Amino acid sequence: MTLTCKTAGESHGPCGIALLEGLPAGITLDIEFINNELSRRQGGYGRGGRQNIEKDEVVFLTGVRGGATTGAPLTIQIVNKDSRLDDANTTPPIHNPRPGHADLAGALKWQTNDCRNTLERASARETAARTAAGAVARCFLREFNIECFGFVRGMLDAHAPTEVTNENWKNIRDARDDSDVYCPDDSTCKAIIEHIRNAKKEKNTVGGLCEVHVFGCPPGLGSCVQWSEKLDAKLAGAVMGIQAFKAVEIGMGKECGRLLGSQVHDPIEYNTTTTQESHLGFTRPTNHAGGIEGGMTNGMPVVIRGTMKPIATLLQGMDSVSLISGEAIRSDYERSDVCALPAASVVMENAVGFEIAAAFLDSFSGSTIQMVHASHNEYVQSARKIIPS
Ligand code: EPS
Repeated sequence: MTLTCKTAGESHGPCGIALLEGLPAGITLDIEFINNELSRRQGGYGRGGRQNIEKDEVVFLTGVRGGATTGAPLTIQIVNKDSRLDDANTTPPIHNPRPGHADLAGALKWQTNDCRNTLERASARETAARTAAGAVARCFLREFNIECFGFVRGMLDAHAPTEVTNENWKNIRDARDDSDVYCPDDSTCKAIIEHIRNAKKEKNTVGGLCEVHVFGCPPGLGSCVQWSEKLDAKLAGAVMGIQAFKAVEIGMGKECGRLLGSQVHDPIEYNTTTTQESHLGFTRPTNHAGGIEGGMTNGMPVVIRGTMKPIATLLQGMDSVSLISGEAIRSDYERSDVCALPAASVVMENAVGFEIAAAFLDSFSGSTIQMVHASHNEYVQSARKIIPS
């Protein structure tokens, strides 16, 4: 069964929900890890007042018994403390759509001059449920020593020069965790904080660039046989589905268009003494492909970047039109964040983890975690023999 996730919930409704189907039975859920991902998602310099109200934690409503998955549909609930959807005083109708937000497109789609229903569902509050779903999927990936690591790469003119490798990523993760903006490079971190401070002073907002690395994927996740099965296509869809993301790159990404083939493609080497299971002996001196060739993992780390636009709710407002009178007016302001880029890097890390888990289960299926292990082990044993010795 394909691993799927749907979310539900309004920003100021009673809760957010994620419904996952297709997880095998017997995955031990690390609640501390999952809640820690939720708490990281709530943090980061630049957040607004809402995060002082909420304390996101998972409640498993279905599909979990004794701390492990049962194989049944798994439902996650995250309770909203700031629940007031039906209070017209505190959640009034919105008639002056914010450029860049879903407000206007939603008003036109649902044929209403009140943007409230649209913004409640379009809100990035939804990413709490998605993060929890991804963190659950990562409990599964950890069974196979597959780890995801995401961070903030940069913003405006500030760009971390950090090189992330199989060997150093855990140290870089420590540096990220010490940073207020989830960026492992100290001077970039300071520059980012300055940019956020300035944006706030100017009643403006700011976005930036997040990056995720996945270590330990076996080769062959995803497929080249159908466009819709390509792992890079699925990852791109998952990342573009995060609120405010406008671009995705895999590996060298758009740089490929500026270089020749010999500068872009990663040479193939074979070394039977390599201890890394994911390589199966095939190593690459570079990883411009970002670990994916032909829509399939090739044993190198998966590397994916996403660009987040500045948040659409500006304290200074933007030129807009009243949906009551048709007259030019400044857009509405709702309490919001100046910058949610650090939070977005956590969402992306977990959204990517979810897609990797889904691709893994497409390759190695089983009703129980033991059956998935058996299928994976068998693959690794036989894949090592493709070059006859
Ligand atoms: C958001 C507006 C703000 C953000 C929210 C996303 O919510 P509020 O209007 O309640 O202050 O805080 O993000 C979250 C609540 C969250 O948990 O990430 C928006 O319009 O997208």
